[in-house]
Amino acid sequence: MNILFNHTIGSPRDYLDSGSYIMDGIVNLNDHITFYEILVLTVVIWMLTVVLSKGNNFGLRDLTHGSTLEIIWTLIPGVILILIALPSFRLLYLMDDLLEPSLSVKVIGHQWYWSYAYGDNEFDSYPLTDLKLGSLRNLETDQHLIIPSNSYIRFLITSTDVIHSWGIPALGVKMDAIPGRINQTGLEVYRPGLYYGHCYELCGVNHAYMPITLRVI
Ligand SMILES: [Cu+2]
Repeated sequence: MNILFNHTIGSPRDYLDSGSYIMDGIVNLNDHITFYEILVLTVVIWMLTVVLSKGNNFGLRDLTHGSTLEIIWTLIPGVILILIALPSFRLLYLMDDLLEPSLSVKVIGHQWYWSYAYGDNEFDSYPLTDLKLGSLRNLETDQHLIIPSNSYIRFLITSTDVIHSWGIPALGVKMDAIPGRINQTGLEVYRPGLYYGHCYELCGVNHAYMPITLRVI
């Protein structure tokens, strides 16, 4: 298997393989919500099938002013919504929480490239034009951002011109880069590898040509 495709990128229709605890949480939440989706869909299809094939045998007199039925069809969806909302809020607050970072990386969006700064390092990251066999067009950059695995990294994200958005799907991280404002987000990647992302906010003609390549070592 080509090293570039090693665990970092799957079929475009699939979730990319998760590399961070945040993304694990997002995938789990999606599975959790899908369970209730299938439950509701099954019940609705079953009721429709019964009504359409056999006529209404649920008791017509209960459908108007049927207090019991009204209580049931209000309470059950309510309980389902709460069962979906609680884990969703839990994940939302966990994602929002910033721990003590071991490294801070400054991410600056430009029309149309990203630049990064950490420690004494400051560099621009342009899409790779000198493509080799196996390189991913519009995902590879000439300079990779390199961070350590298994340590909490803080990203300080801003922009110099228009609003951009810095995100990496496989790590479950996405944050707007807004001129005049510094947004922050944190991340711990547990699996070394190459992770790809790009700009997620329409920022001009070359919006599609400002990829992110993150190498986790
Ligand atoms: Cu952009």
